[in-house]
Amino acid sequence: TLISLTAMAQQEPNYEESKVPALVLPDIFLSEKGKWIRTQEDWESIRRPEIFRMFESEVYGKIPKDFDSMEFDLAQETPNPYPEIAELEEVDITVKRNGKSHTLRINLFLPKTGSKPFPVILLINYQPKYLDGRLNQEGFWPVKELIERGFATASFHAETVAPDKAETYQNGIISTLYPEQIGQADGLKAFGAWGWAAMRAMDYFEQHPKIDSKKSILVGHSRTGKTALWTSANDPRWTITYANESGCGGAALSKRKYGETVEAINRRFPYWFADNFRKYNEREEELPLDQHMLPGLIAPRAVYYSSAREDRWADPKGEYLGLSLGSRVFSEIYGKKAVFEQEFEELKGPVHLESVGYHIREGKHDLTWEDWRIFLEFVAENL
Ligand code: GTR
Repeated sequence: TLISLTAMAQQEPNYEESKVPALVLPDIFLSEKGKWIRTQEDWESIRRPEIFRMFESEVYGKIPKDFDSMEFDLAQETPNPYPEIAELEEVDITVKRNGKSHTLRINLFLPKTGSKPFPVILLINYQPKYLDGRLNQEGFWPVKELIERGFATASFHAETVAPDKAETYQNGIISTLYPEQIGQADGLKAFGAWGWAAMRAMDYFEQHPKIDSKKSILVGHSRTGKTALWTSANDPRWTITYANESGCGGAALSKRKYGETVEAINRRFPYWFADNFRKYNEREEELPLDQHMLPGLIAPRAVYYSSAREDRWADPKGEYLGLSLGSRVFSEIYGKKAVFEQEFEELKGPVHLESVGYHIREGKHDLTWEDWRIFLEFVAENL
């Protein structure tokens, strides 16, 4: 019957290390013309642009950078949950292009005391339960703890620029501002749209007298962790990028085919990535890149990953390997002390190196206060 055929087509996820194929990864430092890249100049003029274009065309799709105008308006709709310690700015950012406009909302908390200008942390939010205007989110977005530590912190909801659904994802900036991207195999998709919104938030931070945008941290969990990495590869203004449990299409190596695969993610979320990414469904070995190259696009700006032991779907080992292999750009090109010396199986605690860091905690797929607390130790050393 049709149902059992469909079930057969969907492979069971692999959770056995013995069934992971032998890893054959394209070399970060071998250019398309066969040149070995050893210097910062060759990295920045030859190899980084090649790798960027591959990710753009084969994995994520374009993030258009052009528009005609942008305007910031302050709203006052939501009660400030922390009036004692923070100011709340509800910022409507209106962007116009070709006679059309789109408005997105950023919620920004600024400490009431402490030394200005403040470093800023932006979280790309996507969880449906947070779309209702509630701003205090235990653990997931620990506003109070961040304010108390002297950070400004902001968030926007992904669905206000591109809905997180296959049927409707274009009903935001894609159809309004960038309709020519529709139908292109490397065109703008949901991740690109969410990343575009993070860039507009940065535009706001840059002109804000109380914010030190040169100390800026972009944070995403899971699907928005994938987004955060691609955003920072596109936008050099982010100082530290933190992807929590970003898994397949984020931190984790696709060619391991452990947990979520390229086929599984493209089947369930065909609107996240460029259409080209589907060419690699069940053909990961044909990918001309892998996710270990992604941190290299962000280097020398800091990159931080974290995993959770029970989050096998996101392949914690593949996330660690991706960063430890990618950290070669930090150490060999930029001279940072960024060599991961431990095997994944040997890890005892967090590994916080120069500009790259990783931790794995017990428990399930979630962004928790424990993740933030350990990450903030890395921030203290790297901001
Ligand atoms: C899952 C998806 C993952 C991850 C996760 C999330 O359903 O398979 O790639 O993005 O959602 O965003 O929480």
